[in-house]
Amino acid sequence: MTKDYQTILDAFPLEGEVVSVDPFGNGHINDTLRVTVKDPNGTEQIRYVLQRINHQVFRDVETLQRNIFTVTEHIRKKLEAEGDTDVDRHVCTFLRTKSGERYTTYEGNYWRVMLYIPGSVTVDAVTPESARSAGRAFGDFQSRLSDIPEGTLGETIPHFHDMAFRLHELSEAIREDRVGRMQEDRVKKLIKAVDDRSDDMLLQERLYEEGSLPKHINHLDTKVDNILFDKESGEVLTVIDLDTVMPGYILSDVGDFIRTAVNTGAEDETDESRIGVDMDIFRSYVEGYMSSASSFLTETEIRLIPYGGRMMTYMQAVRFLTDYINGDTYYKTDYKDHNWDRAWAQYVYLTRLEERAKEMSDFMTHWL
Ligand code: GN1
Ligand code: MG
Repeated sequence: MTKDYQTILDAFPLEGEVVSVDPFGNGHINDTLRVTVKDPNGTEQIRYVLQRINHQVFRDVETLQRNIFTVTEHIRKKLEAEGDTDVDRHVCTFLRTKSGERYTTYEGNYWRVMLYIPGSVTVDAVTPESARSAGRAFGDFQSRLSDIPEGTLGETIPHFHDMAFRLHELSEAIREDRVGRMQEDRVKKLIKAVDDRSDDMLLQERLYEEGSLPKHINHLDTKVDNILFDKESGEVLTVIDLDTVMPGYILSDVGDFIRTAVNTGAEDETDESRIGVDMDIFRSYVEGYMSSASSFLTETEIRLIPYGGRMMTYMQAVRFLTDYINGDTYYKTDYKDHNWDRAWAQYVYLTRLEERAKEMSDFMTHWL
């Protein structure tokens, strides 16, 4: 372990002696590490998760951390009131520093610490049972946050899931063409596919302006690797990665699970034959979600759930493509074409979802 980690961790009231700090998870934005400690009796265990907050992306760390504490404390109270006997495994617990701050700074970077949840895992592939449990968990998550008063949570990334803004960013990237990637025929082809669908993909914004689509507090990053499952039972423990919890459309949260967990391929899949729609997962997830959310969703929202999957997949294709054209400045990448592969894989998956759109919509009639 480096002296730097030791200094950062010293700011927090940790139990046990830190023995190692290792990379953890596969987030595209923040750096995440797990912290192993040794207790006085000699046993070693992972007890904390340390994160370096990407402050290029989250420019207002103060607001970010205030939101996260508000959200986790709110959920904790709800769970306690519901009589949950395992609250520490069902919501993330962030530590304040020894001087009472919600994060610490070290050499120009911002760091935070939360408790590691023992026996938890993230998965790439869900089963129908775990998809059902995930659906219920998101419904409960939205419903538990629904009474946070308006104006309490700040916007941690302005216009985060605003489609018009994302399309504008893409057109700026195209105009600037900073690294010459607009020369590539494949890029032009994908831009054409994006343009062909842009009207349809602005539907939420139109409905909102007409007053027929509400906003709720949402997680806004409910991809499958942001869910912790119990290693033994496969039940959902909690959603993690709360950086983008803020007002938005429910279709963002529903849609991101369809984008990731219902896809038989990976987010950056290069073998197109592996990309497809797992209808069993879709159905189980929707059943789980509706068992909790049917109490607060409008008919329009229910009807639009399959659209939410396409919309989020499209938005992600646009965002990866924009970053590719900009020369990979936003998402962490493992190799030169990584953002391209991600953008294209999202587009291929979108076409698969389009092929199954009717089947998915028909399924929603159970609740209409
Ligand atoms: C980012 O941090 P991570 O990997 O969970 C991104 C999401 C994208 C996702 C794509 C703040 O999430 O919006 O959907 O990658 N987070 C931010 O996998 O931009
Ligand atoms: Mg994440």
